[in-house]
Amino acid sequence: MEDLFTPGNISRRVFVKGLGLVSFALFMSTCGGCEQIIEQIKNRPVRRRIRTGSAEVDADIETYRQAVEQMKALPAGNPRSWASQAAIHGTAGVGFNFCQHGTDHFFSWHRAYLVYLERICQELTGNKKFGLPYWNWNQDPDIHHAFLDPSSSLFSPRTRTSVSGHSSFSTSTLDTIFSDTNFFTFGNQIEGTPHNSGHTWIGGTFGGFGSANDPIFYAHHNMVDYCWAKWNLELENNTTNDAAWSSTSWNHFVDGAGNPVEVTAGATTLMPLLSYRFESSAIGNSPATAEPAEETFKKIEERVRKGADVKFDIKRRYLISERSSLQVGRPFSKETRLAPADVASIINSKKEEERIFASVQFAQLPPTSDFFVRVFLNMPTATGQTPIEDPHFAGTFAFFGTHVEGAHHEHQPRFLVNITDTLQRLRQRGDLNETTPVSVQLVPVPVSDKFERGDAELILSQIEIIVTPVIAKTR
Ligand SMILES: [Cu+2]
Repeated sequence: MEDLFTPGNISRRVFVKGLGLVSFALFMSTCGGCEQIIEQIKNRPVRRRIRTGSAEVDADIETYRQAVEQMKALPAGNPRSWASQAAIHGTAGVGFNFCQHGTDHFFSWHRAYLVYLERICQELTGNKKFGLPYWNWNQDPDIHHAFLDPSSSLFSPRTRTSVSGHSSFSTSTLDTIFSDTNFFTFGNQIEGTPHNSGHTWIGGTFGGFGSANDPIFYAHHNMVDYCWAKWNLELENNTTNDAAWSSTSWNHFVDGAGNPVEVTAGATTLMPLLSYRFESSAIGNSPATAEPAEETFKKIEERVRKGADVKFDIKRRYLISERSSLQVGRPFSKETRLAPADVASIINSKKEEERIFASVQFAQLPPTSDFFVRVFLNMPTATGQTPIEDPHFAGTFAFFGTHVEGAHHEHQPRFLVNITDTLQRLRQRGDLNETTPVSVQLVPVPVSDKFERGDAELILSQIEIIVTPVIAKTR
């Protein structure tokens, strides 16, 4: 298959001029002899929502099963082997390798990773129309049975086979995250909440550094990819066009034939329009949308190509806690008496103009990751038993990966929890006014009935309340 994003081939000349990407519309009207590529884009692979009762989805899952089986049969040293592909991401018990977590390239890096794995699957099975199916955990919380058969190449031992009832995948959680119009803060929350929770909750190989050895990994990340695509293409939010971001490139992927490729973050923004497309589905209260007609498609493509001048701007910040340590087995609470004017500026902030986050930054990954963390505001008595319906509850995040002494490539996880609504609620209830001290609670909750190590220590660099401007949508 013609790769539209790889240097040195015909389409590179057409689509990518330096970092500016020539539009599909312009291409259609000016490129003589390119009918084949136009057809290829129109007939690009469809990534369908995994579900039961669809013959097309059954066929996609079967192709995926065959591809994984073939990849597992290749010698480990072959760049297209299952082991080699998983090792691009990380190594079980050792650490992450090239994957981007806790950075602004979480979405873009994983998109490139998946598109090249999809090419390998297409090449090995001879099915050039194969689109990797995605696991929409919000609509279908159970892992599809095809991944649960121990005799199948799609099987891997897991602790759980459903995310049913977990708040990280609920409509209210995802609606809050999807209401975020800023590329950077949206991405941070998708990563820290449904993405990380998915890994740790399902557990097994999928919960650790070797997670990409579990075939469900690619269905889970494909949903993460669809979250970005839905937010960007269907809900008309814009990805950053910051030059440093767009020009970041990676060369550790291989194409369908196993040859090294180089890809930029900027090029990944166009992939769901040119290389594959998602079968639309609902996420929370954002419904499935119809496939855009050609005119609309051209407009979307033009908007995506332009991106927007989006940064992670912080208008005001208030320090709640500096370097401290907490024990996984115990709720942590930190109270700060801010100046009345500062509290006023937080609680009287206009929702249409400003979005307020609790920013929780850790010095390193935790020694264990068999828990998620609930964030409450002004509730020093919050425990693991406090219901999440409580008005003081703000949100949840989870860690992915654990601290390894001497590991290279370890990030300092920073989680953003949108507290805009919680603050409003507490103000309306009279729980918060200009003279009330502000407190933030972090309540670790084990994924099983108890913690692997309740005395494990978490090192917190900083808790802040940050105020960011709401990005207006440009169309
Ligand atoms: Cu992941």
